[in-house]
Amino acid sequence: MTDISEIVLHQPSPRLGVPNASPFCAKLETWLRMAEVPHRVVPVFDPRKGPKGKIPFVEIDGETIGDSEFIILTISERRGVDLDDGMSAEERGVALALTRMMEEHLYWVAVHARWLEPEPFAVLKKVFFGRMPPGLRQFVPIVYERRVRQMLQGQGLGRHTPAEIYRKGRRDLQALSDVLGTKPFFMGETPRTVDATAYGLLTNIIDMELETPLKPIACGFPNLVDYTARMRAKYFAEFDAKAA
Ligand SMILES: N[C@@H](CCC(=O)N[C@@H](CS)C(=O)NCC(=O)O)C(=O)O
Repeated sequence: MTDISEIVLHQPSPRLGVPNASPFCAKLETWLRMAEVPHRVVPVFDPRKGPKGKIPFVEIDGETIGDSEFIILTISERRGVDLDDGMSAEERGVALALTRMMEEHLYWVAVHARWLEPEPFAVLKKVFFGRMPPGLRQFVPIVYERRVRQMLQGQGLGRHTPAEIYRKGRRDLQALSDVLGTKPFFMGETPRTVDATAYGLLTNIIDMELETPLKPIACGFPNLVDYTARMRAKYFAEFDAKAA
């Protein structure tokens, strides 16, 4: 274990009533709060500034690292913190499978619901691009929308109809609801790394001040709504006060 003197977290500032409108940034900040790791936030909006062309990214004692998973693994190793300590191999396997389902599948359903549906897109255009100079304000959202469409095509989900995409999303949410059951956290009584991913994504689907077709589907699972509120109250009390 080597210690770390400073962690600088590069991520956008909070918007639309959630800690971060990027599920991966919300995940990482949740994890840092869960692990009680001190860090300094520097607002960044353009993902291209990061080493992987995505947000979040961090600087750890001058070294820049991208990807929330690698960032968490690096900080865990260097600071000797393991939120998954004491979990069995089977539990770790289940937690990673859930994480991958959320990050590599449900996330993309949420991306579709947010960027490729006319009403939420109209809101996001104002919130994210509204302060740009007039020419850019018109142009950048068109380019961004085209890029999101291409990413969804590449990922595969974009080849389905919206009804099919939300059917798949509902099945993911059902699976999450079934695994969570009546437990306070996904793996039981103790919050684990998987809860950072779950909260980061669910708060973006359930709490965000944005009416997407995925929101009512997720809100149809009361245990997921309660879980999101529980995590918010525990780690982001400042947003809880606003929600009350
Ligand atoms: N695997 C990455 C995913 C990060 C990610 O997809 N970030 C999104 C924002 S939620 C992003 O930067 N998208 C911009 C782009 O792909 O151009 C992680 O865990 O950090």
